[in-house]
Amino acid sequence: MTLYELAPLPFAYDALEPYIDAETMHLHHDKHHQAYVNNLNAALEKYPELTNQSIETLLTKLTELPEAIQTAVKNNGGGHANHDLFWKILTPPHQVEPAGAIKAAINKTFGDFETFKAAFKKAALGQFGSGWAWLVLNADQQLEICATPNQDSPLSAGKIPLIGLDVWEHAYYKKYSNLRADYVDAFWQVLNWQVINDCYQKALK
Ligand code: MN3
Repeated sequence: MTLYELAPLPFAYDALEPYIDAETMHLHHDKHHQAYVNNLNAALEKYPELTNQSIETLLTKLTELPEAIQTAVKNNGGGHANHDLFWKILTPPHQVEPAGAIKAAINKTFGDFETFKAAFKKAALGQFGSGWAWLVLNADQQLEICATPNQDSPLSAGKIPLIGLDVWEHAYYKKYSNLRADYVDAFWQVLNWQVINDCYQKALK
């Protein structure tokens, strides 16, 4: 049986300071994300054939999986995939504006970058309790902002995530306490638009 694995962070734990603190990154990556991976592997122990597939594939066809493991894959597989994307789109603060095809698509869909950021923030603040805010490419190949509760992946709703912002308290509470809005504002300072643009172009048919 192939096991799902937690990849190391693509940067140092303190690389996102002062926007996201090192202590949060240690806990978030090493404890929270690791727990999703461990629980996912445990849930799939009796279904070794499923672990040969990418986690994205499992989440895309969630309702076709054996009923006994659907909830575990939704929660822990979602947790694994969502965090994988989250680490991938973060980068030490240096480039804060979108570029390339994603920039053109954001402007076309939302008007301009500021309007897009405001709409995304609204989704992030409007997600009651734990969950994620997303920029996705929907089934009509259009950009769309949405939010999901818990670790639900947009993939299970036929949408390809391009940007995901974790709004679980574990993602920000140590530094920002109850001020989720400040954490959302800081997020724009550590986004890797190169990677997001690559995700967008890969998602386009
Ligand atoms: Mn998290």
